[in-house]
Amino acid sequence: MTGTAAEAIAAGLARAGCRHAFGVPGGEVLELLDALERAGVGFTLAKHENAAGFMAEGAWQATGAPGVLLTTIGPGLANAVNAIANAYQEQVPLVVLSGCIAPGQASQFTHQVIDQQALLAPITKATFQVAPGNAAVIVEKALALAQADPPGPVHIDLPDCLAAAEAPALDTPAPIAERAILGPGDTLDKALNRILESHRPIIVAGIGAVLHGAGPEITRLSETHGIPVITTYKAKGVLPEHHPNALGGHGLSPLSDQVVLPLLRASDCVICLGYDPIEMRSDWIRPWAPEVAMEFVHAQTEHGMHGSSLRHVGDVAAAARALCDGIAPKRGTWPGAEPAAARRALAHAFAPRGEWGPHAVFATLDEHLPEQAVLTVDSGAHRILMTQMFHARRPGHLLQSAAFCTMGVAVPLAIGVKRAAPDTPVVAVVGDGGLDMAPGDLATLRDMGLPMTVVVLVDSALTLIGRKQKAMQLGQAGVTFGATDFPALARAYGGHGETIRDRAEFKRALSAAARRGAFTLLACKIDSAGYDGAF
Ligand SMILES: Cc1ncc(C[n+]2csc(CCOP(=O)(O)OP(=O)(O)O)c2C)c(N)n1
Repeated sequence: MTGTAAEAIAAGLARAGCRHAFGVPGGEVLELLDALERAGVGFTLAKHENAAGFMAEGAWQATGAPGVLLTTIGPGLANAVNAIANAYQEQVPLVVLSGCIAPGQASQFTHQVIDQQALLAPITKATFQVAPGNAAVIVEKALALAQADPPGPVHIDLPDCLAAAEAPALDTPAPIAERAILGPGDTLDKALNRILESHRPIIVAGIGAVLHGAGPEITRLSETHGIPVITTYKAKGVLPEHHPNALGGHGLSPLSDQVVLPLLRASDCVICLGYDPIEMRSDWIRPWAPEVAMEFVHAQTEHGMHGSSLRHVGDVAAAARALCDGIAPKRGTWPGAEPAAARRALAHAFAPRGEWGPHAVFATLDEHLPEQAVLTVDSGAHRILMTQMFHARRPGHLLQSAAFCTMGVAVPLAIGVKRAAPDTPVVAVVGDGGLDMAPGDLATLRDMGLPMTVVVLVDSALTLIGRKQKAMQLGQAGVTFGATDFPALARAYGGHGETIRDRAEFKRALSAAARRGAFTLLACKIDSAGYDGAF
């Protein structure tokens, strides 16, 4: 069957399960936009391409189908660079579609023409330019690559003169590589022996555990053999965090590091499951002796953060299953009960403080929202404290940019989740610096007409950076700003906005937001001193 190049791309995306695309159109992508809509890949107009990239990630988080970002030539694509780099570090399968001028023409016609493939080369897994007749092949290659471990962004540049040109369709999608399964053999025998002989085993789970859906297997491994579980921020919830073996998510809080790093140093068997240290700060360089560690990872990522003496790259869930079932249940691990003491120390360090302040906001969100809600959180002091305090009941319960740590991600990420899963209660938590960076997302919320809650921590400061300045004994330059009237802004964008000053008011407003048809913005006035010594 033959259609146009734009139709071939849209058909490939639809076949891969993509139902949503996000972006801002321009003259060079109108054929593509039209083809996407006709193929059932509904387009959501964002107000900034960067936000659209985060929305596309949100749709992937909600559905498992690759995210789709559509931008126009030049400035459109350049606006999305941060979100694409984020997808690269956060391992998000994202197909980036852009319009361009065909190379022949671009040698003469230079208006808005930049080397788009060169721009994206360092922050994508691959960048392709469609040539006459090959659109269907390109989209299949892009989809396969985007989803192969580690997942990431792949770029397709479609010359405007080719969008409506004939291109044959493909009926067989490119296969996605099978994951290697840890089966009987030397590696498994060695690994099982180490667990068998250990007295203080510990699991460190990371993003690969989430990508491979290894939560249930990690839970069984932990419960069967009495092994405590530490996770990264992205892997929070692979073991539900109210579980007695769960020691929470770590990597960016020096206060929590003080509790968990000694535990890792004391362990005689560190079992890394899908752990990629890309999320960790420098205190996590060489946290254990390589001879006690073994890794079962989803991808061969290179770093100098830690060593190990056994490594298997493949299916993380299958590895956890093989480790669990290969030996009889262990008894009496950690005879000194250090993990239980660490759990108590963490609960104490991140316990709610005082009547009102950031702690009260995060404790209320932790306790008050329904189990099935999805929360997103931005970058800043609020993110670190919230992540330390929040008990994720499942992977994906709390979403964030934990490797790239970009600001301006929480609201559009939440929008993408809500767009793809409209019945899910969704709450975005953001600092005032983060919301000031991208207020246009509220206009997208208005246009979608979907109820969602935005909680903004209003302290008129880039608190995380101010804190670093203080630690470096520098003056507070460039970290404070005036108070934006966020509730008025919410109303201007057609939503409901309220200022919140205490816990009871916050609880009531969260409940009322859940019943509202439009979006709700809750501006929690806090004192940035509330973060002092908090993480
Ligand atoms: C796009 C981007 N710009 C700058 C930074 C550096 N940065 C990290 S956190 C932060 C402060 C965020 O301020 P706010 O949103 O008010 O949150 P708070 O720290 O006050 O909780 C800054 C500037 C970043 N991570 N991303």
